[in-house]
Amino acid sequence: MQRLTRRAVFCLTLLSAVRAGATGIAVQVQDATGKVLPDTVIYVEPEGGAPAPKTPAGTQIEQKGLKFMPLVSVVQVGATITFPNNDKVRHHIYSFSPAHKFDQKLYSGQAATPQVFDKAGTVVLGCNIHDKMIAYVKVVDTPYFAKTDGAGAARIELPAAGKYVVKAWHYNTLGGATLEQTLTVKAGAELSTAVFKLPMKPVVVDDASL
Ligand SMILES: [Cu+2]
Repeated sequence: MQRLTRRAVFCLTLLSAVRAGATGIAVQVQDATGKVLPDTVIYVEPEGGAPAPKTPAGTQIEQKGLKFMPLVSVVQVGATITFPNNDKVRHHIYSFSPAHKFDQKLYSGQAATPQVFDKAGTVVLGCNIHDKMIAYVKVVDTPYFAKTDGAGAARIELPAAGKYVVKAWHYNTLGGATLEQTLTVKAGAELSTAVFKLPMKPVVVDDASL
């Protein structure tokens, strides 16, 4: 009984989260064993490759506590990212990724040059001084994207009904796979839903923490 009640509450929560008249998708992402996957990038392209509006919004990737925050960012092609260093030490950040190579030598505070991400792809950031610092930027050629939350869920509003290709990317999938599904999205009423199960690499135990 309690189980049923909990399920009912969960469904009601989901329903109340869907605005009346919204057109879009609701996605749930899990690994192969059913564990929810936060920090998965979900992006949506109209089927047939109709050109998407270019409205790249900038963002920032902060450095704090010898970490990049957030770990995963998603931006549209053409977006500018700034790199405020809020640590007391200097960082030297770089990327060797073909989608955007750069090298920002040692700096403090706001001194890093903002970077424009003008090619779709995956960009991995590191720091020359602190080997454990890592961050991922997924650059997508669409304004319709989101990142899954702590419950592995994401919602994306879309401009119109139609067929869309929904893609899911996580930095830790086996072979870097991006999975996709085609969804027919209806206008208003309720969000179209998709569930992704991503094949993940085994978790690596960090020797230094033993
Ligand atoms: Cu550093």
